[in-house]
Amino acid sequence: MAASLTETERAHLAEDLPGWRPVEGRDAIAKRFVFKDFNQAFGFMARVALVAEKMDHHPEWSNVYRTVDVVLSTHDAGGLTALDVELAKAMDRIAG
Ligand code: H2B
Repeated sequence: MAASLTETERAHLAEDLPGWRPVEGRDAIAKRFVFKDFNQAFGFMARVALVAEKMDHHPEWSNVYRTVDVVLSTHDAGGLTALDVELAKAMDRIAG
């Protein structure tokens, strides 16, 4: 199982993951992605889904029209791990 992030790793989260914010009341991070239209938003989700499946690490997310709200946390570890950081970076890369 992936290990919970260390204090040092947590201290670097803000600079490593611009636009991601801590979720109140749980050990998780969140980001809202807003695209040009539904096609772009759903294309993003489809590409992220392939990465998530390959990583065996999956986002909590919802989509309304051109907005995708994402929460990342490692359920098996009960909080943030390196897998969440890796998936967050992949999402930022895919969103461009
Ligand atoms: N995704 C997330 N975000 N956290 C997990 O702990 C997790 C997962 N566990 N995807 C995986 C699947 C686990 O259930 C399977 C059996 O490996």
